[in-house]
Amino acid sequence: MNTTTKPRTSTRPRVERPKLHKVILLNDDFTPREFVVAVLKAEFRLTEDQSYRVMITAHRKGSCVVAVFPRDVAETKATRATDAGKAAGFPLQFTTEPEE
Ligand code: NFA
Repeated sequence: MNTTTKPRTSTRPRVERPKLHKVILLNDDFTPREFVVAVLKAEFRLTEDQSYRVMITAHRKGSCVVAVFPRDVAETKATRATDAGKAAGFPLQFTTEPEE
């Protein structure tokens, strides 16, 4: 009986699906509601309605997920949105975290 085995000559290409990261809006006591809404519209392209809902959820619960992106996009957007607040003198903060 032939018990030798043939080496594998091809492997299934395994493509890594990059993990998505959440951008999270944090509540604070100082940034005006309308300013938060304006930043959400400008940086994340949310509609007025979507922006208001995200803002009011963060206001009531302490934080709210804005959107999910590949890691570098999430970090860039969170930094830009946080910087927009800083430039206007507000402590507005956006953070990121990997999705489960
Ligand atoms: N809590 C802020 C206020 O009452 C509004 C706000 C909402 C700030 C969400 C930051 C994030 N003016």
